[in-house]
Amino acid sequence: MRETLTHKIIKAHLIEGPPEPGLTIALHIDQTLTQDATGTAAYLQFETMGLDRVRTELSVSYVDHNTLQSGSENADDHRYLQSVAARYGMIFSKPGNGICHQVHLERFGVPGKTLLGSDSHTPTCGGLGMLAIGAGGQDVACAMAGMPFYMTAPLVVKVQLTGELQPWVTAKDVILELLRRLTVRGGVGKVFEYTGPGVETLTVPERATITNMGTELGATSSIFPSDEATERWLRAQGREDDFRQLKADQGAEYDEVIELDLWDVEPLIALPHSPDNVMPVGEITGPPVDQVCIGSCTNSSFQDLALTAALLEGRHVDPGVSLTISPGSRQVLEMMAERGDLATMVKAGARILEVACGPCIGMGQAPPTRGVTLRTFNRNFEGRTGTPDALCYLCSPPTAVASALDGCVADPRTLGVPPQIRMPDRFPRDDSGLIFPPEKPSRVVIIRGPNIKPIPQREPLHETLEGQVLLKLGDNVTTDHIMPAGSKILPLRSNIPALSEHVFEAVDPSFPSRALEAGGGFIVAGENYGQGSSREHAALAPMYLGIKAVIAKSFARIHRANLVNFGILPLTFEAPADYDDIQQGTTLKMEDVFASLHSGSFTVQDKTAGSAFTVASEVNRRKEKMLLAGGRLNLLREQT
Ligand code: MIC
Ligand code: SF4
Repeated sequence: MRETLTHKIIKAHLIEGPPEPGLTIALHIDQTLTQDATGTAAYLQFETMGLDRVRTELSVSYVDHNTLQSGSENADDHRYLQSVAARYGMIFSKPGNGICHQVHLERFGVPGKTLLGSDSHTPTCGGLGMLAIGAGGQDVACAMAGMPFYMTAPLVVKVQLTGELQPWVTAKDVILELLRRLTVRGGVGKVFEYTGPGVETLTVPERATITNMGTELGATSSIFPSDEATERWLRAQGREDDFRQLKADQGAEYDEVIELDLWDVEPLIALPHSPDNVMPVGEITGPPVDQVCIGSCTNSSFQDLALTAALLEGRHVDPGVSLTISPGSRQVLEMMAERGDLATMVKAGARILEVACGPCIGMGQAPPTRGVTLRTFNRNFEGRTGTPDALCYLCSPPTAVASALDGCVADPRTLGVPPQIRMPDRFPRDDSGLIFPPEKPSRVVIIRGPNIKPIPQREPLHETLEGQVLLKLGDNVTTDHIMPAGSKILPLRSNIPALSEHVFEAVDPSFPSRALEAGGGFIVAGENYGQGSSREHAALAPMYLGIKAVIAKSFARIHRANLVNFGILPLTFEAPADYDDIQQGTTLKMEDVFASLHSGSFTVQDKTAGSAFTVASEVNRRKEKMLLAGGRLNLLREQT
């Protein structure tokens, strides 16, 4: 049978189940990555598994999110992560070494391997021909312990690329075009596999921009073939031995096909507050821009920033604009310094930020009140910038530069002839920001700061569940809504009781106290509940507050898995119209919970209205066991 690239990699790593769309499969994981905002919880859970060493080929612990040290919490977490990495045989990437996805692409990604990361943008390495998937920290901890990763076998979508990009159009515009066509729900349950003659016109970092933001489609992953461009990239990184040519078989069958002539793509921009709210830049006569931010795991490669510097050369940003630039890795920063790009940027009026996620996760650079911010990032959810009423737009680096110079949203085609950026034959390879594990790891002492608290435990599932609907929400609720990030809240990621005081802060600040007073209860939501970030804290903190079940029209993949991992029932309406009849404050009751979970169908009594409706649990036997035990960690504890 002629196979897709996705199926080839799945088959080579398959431990259980036929890879038929919709069925559960178990995959062997070769590599893992974590970042600091999800890493502490992941490693606290890994520690409870009682192993002496990680069982993967390679595991890297990055520090890139919580780098603002306005108290000791983040620095304490960094020290904990460094000591845990040394103790269990992982590589530690120090703060300042780079954004996990960019560094992984440069230094560790290998075509044909599987990568599981506790960050939703892990598919970035799909740009190298890896099957790279984002997951909750607990799933990554289990993979580090050598357990398989369970997932729903995806549908594989062929994205047939033809032609080549016009001047001033970038890889960012390609993925914005797909978001425009497919929306933030269009990729759920799917892997996007790029093929066709257009592929060879794109470099590895350009491919990585596309696979990175495939996450915003809700996709399980995105992948490019491994070809000559991949080989050039790996050779330039001094890693030619990692190269393997990989592509789909000629005539492979796909579940869906999307045709995209690169020549037809134009500069695009995503309007507030969703990455799929896309329109052509040329059609916007935008309001004046207060801030422009260039960077993040989507657009912080050498290619992006060398282009940015070339466009800023001899020009100056508009007096009303604050332009920030954050390089994606130490390698990128070093090259910018050596080539004089940094001097060009500084002369043009840019503010150079640390090599980190920075403004993308609200670690500083919150825009002014009602400010307009244009970012080369991947998410523009309401409030994510740190300013609740800011208007955040997403665009490519050339559009960002054109707008920073103009002071209003501007079309990059107004900048004249685009400069040509030549990719280097050799990248500088200073790996001094990577700390490799010592020879005798068992002697390492793990250092825990006072803010690092044990992961709370949930008791086993009860046979009857009763409580109030504490919150009723609409469609596309993000994990940023559930568990906000930003510089004030992120330092609490290792302290769940303190963190939980901020659950749904921007939606309803009374939620945590109401939930605790009521002894827990239910959340009701619309479609695609929990889209966005992989943060398991969006399940862990609600679990701490006593949330027993979330009843939604549908769930995002990673969040649904996180809910099960922490013993919260993810239930879906059998008749979506029942959603309309439920009010916040209503008391719901479910009896015979064990049998219902086994059969997959629950009757929910609405005690306030005196009516009843049915919901489905759609969990397999493995997840049923986890839910009965009150979460996967309880099961693992029983086993060890
Ligand atoms: C994000 O972009 O939202 C993050 C911060 O990188 C998250 C992870 C987190 O919340 O720690 C993600 O994308 O998974
Ligand atoms: Fe960091 Fe932003 Fe990328 Fe998340 S999306 S990993 S916060 S740069």
